[in-house]
Amino acid sequence: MSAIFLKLIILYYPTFLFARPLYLKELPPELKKCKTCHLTRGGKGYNAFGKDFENFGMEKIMNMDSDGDGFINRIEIEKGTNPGDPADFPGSQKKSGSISIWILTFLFSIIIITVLFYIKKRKMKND
Ligand SMILES: [Ca+2]
Repeated sequence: MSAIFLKLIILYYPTFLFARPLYLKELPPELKKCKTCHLTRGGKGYNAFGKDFENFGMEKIMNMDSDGDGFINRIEIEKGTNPGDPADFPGSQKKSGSISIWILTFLFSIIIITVLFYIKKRKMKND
């Protein structure tokens, strides 16, 4: 009994260790995130693509349009848009990896703060 339990632990240990499902290797890097298949970042509930993926597997859903945005899953995966989000499709403004807008906002804020700092410093020097 304990030998079987030990084998099960050894067999499934990598999944627990990395806490990332092994099926993620089927997705391109830009779609290896929770919201590709789930409704939330925490991995709660499945979106339309996640449900199809779970029910039919990756190969069978490649020619389906899971989220109904007019683009089949294969095209969305190739273009890097979310096949489970109807607002994200090739040519849409919403990008799956839209972190760049946050980086630009952060850099712009740093520039503004630096300029204000030098203006204040210069003003104090003149007084
Ligand atoms: Ca989509």
